[in-house]
Amino acid sequence: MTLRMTRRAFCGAMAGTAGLAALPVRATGPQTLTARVAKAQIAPPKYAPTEVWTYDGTLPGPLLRVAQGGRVTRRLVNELPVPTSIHWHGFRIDNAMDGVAGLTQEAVPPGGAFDYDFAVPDAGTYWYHAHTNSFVQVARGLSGALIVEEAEAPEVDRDEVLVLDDWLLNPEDAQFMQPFGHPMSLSHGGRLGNLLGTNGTFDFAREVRANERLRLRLINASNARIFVLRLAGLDGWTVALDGMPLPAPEPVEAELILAPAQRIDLIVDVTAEDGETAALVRFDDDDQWRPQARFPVAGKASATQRDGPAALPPNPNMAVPGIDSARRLDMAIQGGAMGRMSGAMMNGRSMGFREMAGQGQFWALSGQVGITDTPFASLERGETVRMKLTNDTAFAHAMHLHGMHFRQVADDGTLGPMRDTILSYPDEPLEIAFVADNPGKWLFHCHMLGHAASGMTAWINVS
Ligand SMILES: [Cu+2]
Repeated sequence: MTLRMTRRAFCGAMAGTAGLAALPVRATGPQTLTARVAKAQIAPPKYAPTEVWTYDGTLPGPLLRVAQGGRVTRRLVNELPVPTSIHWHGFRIDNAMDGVAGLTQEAVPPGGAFDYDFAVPDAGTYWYHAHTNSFVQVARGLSGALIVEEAEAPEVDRDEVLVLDDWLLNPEDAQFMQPFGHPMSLSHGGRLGNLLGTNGTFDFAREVRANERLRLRLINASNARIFVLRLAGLDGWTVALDGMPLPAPEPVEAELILAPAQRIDLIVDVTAEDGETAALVRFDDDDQWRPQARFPVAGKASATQRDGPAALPPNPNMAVPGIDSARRLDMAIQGGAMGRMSGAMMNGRSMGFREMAGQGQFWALSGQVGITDTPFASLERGETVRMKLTNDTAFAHAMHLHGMHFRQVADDGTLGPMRDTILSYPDEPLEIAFVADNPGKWLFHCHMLGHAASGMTAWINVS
């Protein structure tokens, strides 16, 4: 986006130079995303800026927008002191572009580069983030929004992308608390922050007008925080989850739960009056509701509220046919503090929980700790799969499948909304179904990133 803007500005400047000798045509290089260290004022002004890891120096990374059916083409340039890679979260993508270091590509070394180039079949709200040592790199700031625009966008007055995050900062100097993988957070709920914010600041605000209609694209980029959200001074409808349109808009009547990596697209009307402040509010650890994003109202967009919004146009291939004859898989989510797991297989041998913990590993999926040489399942391309998830731990987990979206299968066999990340609660088994229509090696892991790094990662093969 930055480059495109620059080019437009450049062309504008050229208009005033008519009559001068034509300049030589400059070859356009690839559009880049440069991973590098920067500083960002995420904490209140009395604190020093925080040293963060960024794409192109901004937190979150540049907002990328592309038309549905188009391509995303970006060269990752690594100016960090460590290897990195980019995962394009929620995309039904070519496996070679999925960005998982050690599975779909080698991590890009410091000073190196990697060309990402992939088609985007689905419109919606997606995001991109580091997928090398994610629990450190995403916590340090390596993420951004990627919006795929519908050919016919819904009628709204404005479209706002809200990247929700939390940061665990040292209150003394506003720098990230280390280590990123403290055994206490790894084995419990993951790395939870002490400063919550939106779009890289603790106090995000955007001025709106009364009766204005907004599309809010919520993205949870945090390492482990499950956001519990409500609308204040806003009437809203959920129109998409994890990028995928709902068949009909659903009025927001209760709390919205946004687990790590999940997205919710809302269409909201500002019902607060001129001079008031509407807000997206969150339920905090101290049982208080606080603004996650503020919308001060100045002026009136129209005298009355509009009718409810229409559904978004569906994306292709959203059906999950054949669930009655689907192949069945069982995955047990195991381990952690206060869990029941006595041990698991790690690096090809059976290990007790204490020994695992001694190596910084606390979790397992169906008895396996972390990535193995052989996949959790080998699927035939095109087959429909039902996978039961049983959460034998004391914590909730945001389970994410790469490369394909799934639907939850209710007890009566009906299918829920299409998603790429689902929150699994302790002792509440759930079942998901998907068509294994995308060939490649796909991760299935917890998006509480510290959990993924300490055992809760598996992969499936589709061929
Ligand atoms: Cu987890």
